[in-house]
Amino acid sequence: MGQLYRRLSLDGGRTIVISDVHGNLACLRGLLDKLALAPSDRLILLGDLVERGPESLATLRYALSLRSRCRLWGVLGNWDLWHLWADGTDPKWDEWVRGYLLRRKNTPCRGLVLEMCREAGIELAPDFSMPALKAALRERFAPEFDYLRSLPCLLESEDFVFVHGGLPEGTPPEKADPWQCVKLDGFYASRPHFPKWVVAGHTPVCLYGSDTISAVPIVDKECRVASIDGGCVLKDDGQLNALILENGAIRWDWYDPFPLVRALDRQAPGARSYYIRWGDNRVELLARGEEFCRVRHRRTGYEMDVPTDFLFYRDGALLTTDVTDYRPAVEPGDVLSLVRATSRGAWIKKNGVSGWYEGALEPLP
Ligand SMILES: [Mn+2]
Repeated sequence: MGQLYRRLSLDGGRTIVISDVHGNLACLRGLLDKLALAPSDRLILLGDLVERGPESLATLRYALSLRSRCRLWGVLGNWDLWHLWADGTDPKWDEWVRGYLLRRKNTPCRGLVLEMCREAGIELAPDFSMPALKAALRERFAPEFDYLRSLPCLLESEDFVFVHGGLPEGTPPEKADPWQCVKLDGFYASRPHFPKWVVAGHTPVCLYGSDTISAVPIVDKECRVASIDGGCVLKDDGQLNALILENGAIRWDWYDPFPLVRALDRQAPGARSYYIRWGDNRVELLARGEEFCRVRHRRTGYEMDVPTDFLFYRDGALLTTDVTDYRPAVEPGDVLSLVRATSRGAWIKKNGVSGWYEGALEPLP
């Protein structure tokens, strides 16, 4: 690994920060097109460029190509960092990577190494030689590995710290622990305060909500924390966010793949709403239906209907993927993103917040 800590200067121009692309090349292209990326822009890729999504290798190569289209910077995320296992001989990492690759071999989103193997014509038998694999990858994919090696764990400018996972409160940026930089889970949950703005990804911002699912970046002026992971790839209704720093102002924009629709009817806001989310998602089945099931959230006792295909068993426990019964106020003419149409109305996003809308919709051209 190269230099863990690096300084940069945000001297004029627009700075765009994007985290957690997770191999979703279509979203990255869509977002940069929407922002009209220009040569004068500074683009900071805030880690977790690869893994989990469908096109890790193509996304990594696209990032390399961005060096000729803007002033490109990056930091490592936890899913980027482990690929530097290819440079080392740590038996612990070798064992973890072997298990990971063999588990993912026959899944649709196989990840960077398995995509590289496919391109290089390398078949992984269960007892494949780890040193031979590492040497073959380093040689054939030298530009890709050089790029990953070149990334620091933290970037610091005059007024900002850019880091994938986060920074423990009170830690000087240049003394931060590399592993915490790349993987500090739930960084913003304790509302840490900092002298400089800390911009982080890694934890989908929706996990900081309690009664609604919001993928909108959190920009907290009191804490000086911006948390920007919109849950692209990892959440069914996720989006790819960009934090935009320009002329001393902080704003944001996003891209998601959902079609835009126009609401034709007024909807009054729901009287209550709740959000069952990852990590606290154990439910009891009250009534089974083909399209929806009535469930009770185990910890709180809250009851709601959830789409039947959201429910799954793990280790004998019934769990749901992230779900809400939130009904936003909608006015005729409001533009919404359509995540899913059902017989009981649509799961939509309004201004980056997910919810249900029961009125009529028309597609936007
Ligand atoms: Mn991460």
